[in-house]
Amino acid sequence: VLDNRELRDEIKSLLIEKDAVLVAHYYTEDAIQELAEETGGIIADSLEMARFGAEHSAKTLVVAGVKFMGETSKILSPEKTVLMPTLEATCSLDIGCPEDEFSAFCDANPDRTVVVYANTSAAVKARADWVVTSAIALDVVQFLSDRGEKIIWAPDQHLGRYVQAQTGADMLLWDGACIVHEEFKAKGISDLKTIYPDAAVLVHPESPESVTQIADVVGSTSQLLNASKQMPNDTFIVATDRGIFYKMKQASPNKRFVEAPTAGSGATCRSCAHCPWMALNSLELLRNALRDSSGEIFVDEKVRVGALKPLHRMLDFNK
Ligand code: CIZ
Ligand code: SF4
Repeated sequence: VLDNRELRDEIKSLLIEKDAVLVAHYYTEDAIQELAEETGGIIADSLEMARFGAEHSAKTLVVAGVKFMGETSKILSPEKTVLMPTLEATCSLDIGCPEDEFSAFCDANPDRTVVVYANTSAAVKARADWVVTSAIALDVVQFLSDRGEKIIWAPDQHLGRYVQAQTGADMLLWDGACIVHEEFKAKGISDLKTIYPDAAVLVHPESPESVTQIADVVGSTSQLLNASKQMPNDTFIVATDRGIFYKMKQASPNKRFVEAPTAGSGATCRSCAHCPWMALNSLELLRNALRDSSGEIFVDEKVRVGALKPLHRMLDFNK
C-alpha cells in the first residue's frame, strides 16, 4: 500500500514519541494491519489483542477495532492509556445486549452460570461468570457442562446454537446477532462451490446454522487463518469479514480466497461482508487519536473490577 505515506510516517513517529503500540483487529483495513506489523504491534482476534495489550510494556495502547476491544484492554491494563481511532465504532452484539435487560434475564435464571461473549460492554461482562471469545467458547462451555453447570449464553444466538450443538450443553440463549455474519447465505456458498468445486469452505460461527452446516471448518478468525495455511486446497471460500484476507493472502500468496456471498450480492461479491464499525477505523483518525490523545477509553472502576474476574478466568483457562 503506497498511498498515505506521509500519514503512515507521522503515525510511526507518534507511536515512538508517545510510547504507544498499535493493537489491530483482523477486520481493520489493510493499511492499519500493515502498520501494526511494521511497528511491532499485533494483528489479532479479540482474545490475543487483550493478551498482547496487557503484556506489552508500552504506556499507551492504540486499539484499532471496536469499542469492546478498547474497553477490554482498559479493564486489563488500567494503568495504561487506551486510545481508539473513534469511539463510534461499536458492535451489533454489544448494542443488542443492554446491561439492565441482561441483568434482569440473569436474575430470572439464578441457577445458571453466566457466559458472555467478548463482544459486550464492560457492564455486561461485570455481570458474567465467564467471558469467552469464539476461539475458546467451545472449550469453556464443554468444561462447564462436564461439571454439570447449566448456562446462560449471550449475546450471539448463532454462536450459542453452534456451541450448544457441539457440546450438548444446557444453554439458554440471548437473541443477539452480528449484522455482518448473519447475512451469509448457504445457497450462495453452494452456488460458488459449483464454480470452485475443490474449494474449502471456512466459516465463522457467528454465521447462521445453515451456513456452519456446509462448512469444512468452523472457527474463530485465528482458527480460520490457521486452516487456510494448513489445508492443502488451493481455493478457499471464506465466510467472515473480508479484513481477514490481508493475513490469509500474506500467508498463502499462491492460494485463491473468495468471499462468501451475502444477501442479494450474487456469486461475485467483492466487498459485501465488512463490518461498518470496523470500517470507521482510518489512518487519519488513528493519527488524530495519537496526536491529540482523543478517543480515550475510560471504564468506571467498580465496573472494571467486576469485569476483571470473568476476563481473567478466560485468560487463565486458555494459558
Ligand atoms: O466478529 C468479531 O467481532 C470477532 C471475530 C471478534 C473476535 O473475537 O476477534
Ligand atoms: Fe460486531 Fe459483527 Fe462487527 Fe464483529 S463483525 S464487531 S461481531 S458487528
